[in-house]
Amino acid sequence: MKVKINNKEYEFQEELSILDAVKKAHIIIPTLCYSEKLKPFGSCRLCSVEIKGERTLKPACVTKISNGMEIYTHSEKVRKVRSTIMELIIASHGISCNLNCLTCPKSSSCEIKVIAEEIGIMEVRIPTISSKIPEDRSSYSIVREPQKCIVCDRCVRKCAEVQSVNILTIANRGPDTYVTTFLDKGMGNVDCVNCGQCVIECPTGALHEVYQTDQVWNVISDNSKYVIVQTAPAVRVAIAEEFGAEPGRIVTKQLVAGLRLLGFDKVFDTNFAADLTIMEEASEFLERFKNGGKLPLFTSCSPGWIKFIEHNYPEFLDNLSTCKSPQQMFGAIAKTYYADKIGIPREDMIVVSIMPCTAKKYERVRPEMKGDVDYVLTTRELAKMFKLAGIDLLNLPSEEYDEPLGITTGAAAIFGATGGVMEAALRTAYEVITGKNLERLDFESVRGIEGIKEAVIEIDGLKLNVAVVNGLGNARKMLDMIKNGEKDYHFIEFMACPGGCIGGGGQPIPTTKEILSKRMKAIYEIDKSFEIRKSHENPAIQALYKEFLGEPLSEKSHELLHTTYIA
Ligand code: HC1
Repeated sequence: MKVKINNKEYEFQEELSILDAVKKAHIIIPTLCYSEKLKPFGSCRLCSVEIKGERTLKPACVTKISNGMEIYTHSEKVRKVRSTIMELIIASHGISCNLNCLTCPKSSSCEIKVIAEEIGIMEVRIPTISSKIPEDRSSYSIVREPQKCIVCDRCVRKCAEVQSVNILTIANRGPDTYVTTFLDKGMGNVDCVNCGQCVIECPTGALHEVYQTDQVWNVISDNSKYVIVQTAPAVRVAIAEEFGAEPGRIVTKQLVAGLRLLGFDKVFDTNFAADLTIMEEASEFLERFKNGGKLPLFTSCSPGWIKFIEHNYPEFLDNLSTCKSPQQMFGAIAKTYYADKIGIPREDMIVVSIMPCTAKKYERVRPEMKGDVDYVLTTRELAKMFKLAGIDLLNLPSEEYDEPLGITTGAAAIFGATGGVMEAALRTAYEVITGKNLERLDFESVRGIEGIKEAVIEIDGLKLNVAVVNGLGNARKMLDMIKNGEKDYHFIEFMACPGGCIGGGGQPIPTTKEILSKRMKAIYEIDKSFEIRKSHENPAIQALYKEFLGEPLSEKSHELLHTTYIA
């Protein structure tokens, strides 16, 4: 197809949208309701372009190119319309500078701000109308501030199209349109799974996590408390983005140094508990496999996934591993084994988690395991604390985690990417089943960003059918296939967020496919950098079993490391 863009001729082989075609011509058109992960919607009209011979402007995201088309992306007419649309968006949703841009928590990632600058908005001629819809603070994980919402519908579509959770919707029409939940009940009172994918998608500050930074500042300055911190596997490959670094920059050792500067008494690693999870979960799998227990076994680390299955597929709850997530296992071990080891009264120990995940905030308060963890901060919240403390993260010297709960392996590191839990479990299961040394540690077939991956793993003549699923829309597909008898597996890893925890709802914004790939690459680099790459070879885990737990699935393990689910 031959197409003219701003009087220059281009040739395209495929039937592209105008938006994709102009991108190939290296021209940027502003968009708001458009997102690469979602079906185009065409509601905000910011991407409108002029087409020769057409009476009205056309939205570039939902209009296809055609042979001979002449497109003007930045003509005077286009510029005027775009600027008026933008003024209307700003005015009708109260995001003018006389509101609270300066104090908005998502100010640094606000797309409205960037676009207003790009299209040269110098004033808003239309009076501001503030939304009368009250804030929604019903959730443990996510806050909604409707006055900052521009009704772009991206959160609604992400929740429906990608996650298949469908708890958000658009209500009313015209200027009264707003985003809400079923009967305006609030996100904490509907079947929200707290994954935070809506937060990642929201272009403004209308959706953000429930902040706990104030509580954490208070507790680290309280001398009567012994405050320890754990960092999730996916945080170290993403937090640098908050400081302007390229995605995928690994800052594990600077992260440790920064947390020490903030004043934590000990800096530990969730990866230690990821190794522990493998010990328990691989043993659980082998036990079920040998004794005819319920299979396929589903992994249980991702709290958004757990809430999804509880709400939508309770008939599968017996398939879930009874293992708590590494976050919770860490807290349980820290407040018993470690507190006793260093002689700190258990009630004086405070456990703070740094997680890429908003659902971890909810997991912390689940009644079955309440008390394991005291506060959960997202990657973004920690970056804010570093900035507030004047900590220049990227230039800090390298420091090591504290021992023993900071001793980890390559197997634990890969938990942060989709497929990682499966691969780590296979490394251990292979050696437990065969008693032989596993030479080739990389299970390439379960790696990669695809939503559903399948593999047959041969261990000493035994064929294990495994699958790896990320994103809840894919989880729904998988569970339906199993239900209909179309699929049969022994073991399945499920993660709520696209890409696994590297794409968690608490990670730096934006999280595009390209960014996910870079974070994933970094995760496997970390794995390779470890001398010990199998969980069962972690000497600190071996000591924990010897000194305290006995063996995997022991009575003590069950008491501290396993949980139950709610139908
Ligand atoms: Fe995850 Fe997990 S890997 S769930 O994705 O099992 O959040 O990073 O901490 O608990 O270890 C998240 C990440 C994380 C747990 C571990």
